[in-house]
Amino acid sequence: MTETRQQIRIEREGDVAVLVIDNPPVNAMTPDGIVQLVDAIEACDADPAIRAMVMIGDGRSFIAGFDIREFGKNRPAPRKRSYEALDDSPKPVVAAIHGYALGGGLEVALACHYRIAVPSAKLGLPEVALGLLPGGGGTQRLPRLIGAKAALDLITSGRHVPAAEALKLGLIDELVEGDLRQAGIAFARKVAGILPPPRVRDREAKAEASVFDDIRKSIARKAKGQRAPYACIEAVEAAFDRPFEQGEIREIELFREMEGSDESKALRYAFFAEREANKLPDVPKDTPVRPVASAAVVGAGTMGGGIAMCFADFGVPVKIMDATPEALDKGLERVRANYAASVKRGSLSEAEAQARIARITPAQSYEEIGDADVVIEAVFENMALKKTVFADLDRVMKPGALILTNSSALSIDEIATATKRPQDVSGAHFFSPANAMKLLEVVRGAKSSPETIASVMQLGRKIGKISVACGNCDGFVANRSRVPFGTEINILIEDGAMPEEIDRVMTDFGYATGPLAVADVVGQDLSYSVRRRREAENPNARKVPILDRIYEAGRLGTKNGKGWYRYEKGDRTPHTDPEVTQIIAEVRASLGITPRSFTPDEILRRVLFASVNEACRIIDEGIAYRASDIDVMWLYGFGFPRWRGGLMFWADGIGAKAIFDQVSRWEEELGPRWAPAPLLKALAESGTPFREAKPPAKS
Ligand code: T1G
Repeated sequence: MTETRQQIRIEREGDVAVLVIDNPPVNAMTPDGIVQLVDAIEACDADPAIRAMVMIGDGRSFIAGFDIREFGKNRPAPRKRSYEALDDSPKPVVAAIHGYALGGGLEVALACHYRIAVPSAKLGLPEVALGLLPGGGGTQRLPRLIGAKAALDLITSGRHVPAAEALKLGLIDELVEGDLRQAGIAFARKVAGILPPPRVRDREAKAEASVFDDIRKSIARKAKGQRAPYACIEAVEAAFDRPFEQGEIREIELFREMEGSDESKALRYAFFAEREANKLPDVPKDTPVRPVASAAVVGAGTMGGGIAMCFADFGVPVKIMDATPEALDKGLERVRANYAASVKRGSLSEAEAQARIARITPAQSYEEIGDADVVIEAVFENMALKKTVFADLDRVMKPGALILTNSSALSIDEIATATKRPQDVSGAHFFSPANAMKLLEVVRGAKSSPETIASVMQLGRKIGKISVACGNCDGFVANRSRVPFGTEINILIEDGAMPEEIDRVMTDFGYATGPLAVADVVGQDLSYSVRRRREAENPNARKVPILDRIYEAGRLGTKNGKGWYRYEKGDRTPHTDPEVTQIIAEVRASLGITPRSFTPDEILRRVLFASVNEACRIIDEGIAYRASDIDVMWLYGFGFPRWRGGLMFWADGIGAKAIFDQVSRWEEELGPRWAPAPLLKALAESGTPFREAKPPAKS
């Protein structure tokens, strides 16, 4: 029997009892914790010397929710739920919130009679992000407290609400400056005489007309393919068409349905996969990291400007330079235009945009950036050019500066040879557009020090990225695992599929945008130069003549209104283009191909199995620490639908044996590019899931 940890303490403050929740690191509620909380509330109810209670979190937070690890397990129903104990209490309970009150944590606070919070607190019901819905009365109490419209917004978005907004919404009663615990005790004494204490559940549920149709329309695009957002809405609707207890029963029915769903299992997996990516077996958690208070970027192109914005967006002053004043001015103009677009969209205030622009300073020479804590090289993908830049950076950067490259594929080890400090060099691969995409691929060179890697991992988190570390090879992990996906698409088009057909298969699968439309946004010129480099290094690399013909026809993508598709001015809606159809027909004829049709499932499996096979090679070579890191990269770098968990999680839904058998058949039918990776074969034989695949033990 495992020792039951004391997660709830009662601390007497005269006639007020303070219930302290203590389950580090974020006070997630476990089944044991709930039992202890109910016992504590009832003990205080029974104590005549206690007139009121305060509930407060120990450590850095109130309650960050129910323990997500408990889902999917058989949980015996508790004698009494915490919400019931609070509903039954004849004495007022004040929730005193700091840090986070999320999910079940906010639901406990909603069952309390009052809520106060410090200004830095964040409150929310993020269950939808886990493919769930609030399962502790939140869908019934929140609309009664703040109205249906506001409640539906919070529950279907899962967003965290700052305390000031929570006050405006009526979610909390008071903002607390100063000592939260003392404020809680004072508030409890102030309301101790108001009996019976007011319960949120007793408030009338008021719904603005058409609020449910409106929310269904507004979430339709983002919620495509998912059930949880709609289950959230159905549960809130039950707050308005039946008594509270019946509404709770409906909520629990829907919760149980979602808890067992593939969608929720995938989203709960993704939640932990992201956090697992922070754990580097060969970089101890206590590795010292170098703080970054200032940054520099070399290269003011699309990527360099976007990277500079990443620092400015998070308050880090950043200098940016380029080879010529004209290039620098153009880059800064693009940055200002990006911020202006955000202001126009309403996602940024003019004042905040100006504050961010003010943090980005043009530099005319290398000497001007030498004092930065980190410099990121973002020049053209050409090894000779990068080595020249790194030699200059080695000359000017202060000792201990992090010297990073944004290269998407080139060897970190070779770049590092241009410096005398390879230990301070690593890859920091941003994804386009750098200021929007959350993935940061941290590529360690053979000589990158653990401090450098730990520092770059933390730097990514500091500027709002999801950092994932990996080893050095052509394409690293993200792009290397994605290349077969792209190659297979081109071969399918040579063999008979059409671009719009492939994009439709992938958007039906859950991608927000089809891969060919994305390629037009990224730019056909960039991918053309990468292919030429690869062919120079590997003459046997499979050519993609249709894509080459598209570039050679001057079709650069959205940047000049035509790529795989045609685009109207100022509009990114892809339209099929007879010129592309003609190019495809000509190339097929030149290859002697008689086009054939493909089923959607065959298209989907051809592109994704190709990448699963390559991912197995990447793991087998020890370039990725774990399969779930590859999933995190696909979620945040390529927009793989999150409610499918990630490439390898999705593959586990099919199974290594079925994939190995199919890949083996395609090897016979389509050629050696389909040779099964040894790890794929091994997993098929052992029955081990992809997500438990581990790189070979380091010799
Ligand atoms: N359950 C279990 N572990 C959790 C957890 C949770 N709810 N929240 C965090 N952790 C772990 C996390 O895995 C990590 O572990 C460590 O705590 C620090 O987290 C009934 C059904 C609160 C904003 O969805 O969003 O309540 O990696 O690195 O960046 O209706 O954690 O150190 O081993 O993320 O400061 C609803 C989930 C649950 C909130 C803090 N609640 N957590 O972010 O730290 S469902 C949530 C977060 C529910 C009820 C329903 C974040 C955070 P490790 P971290 P952070």
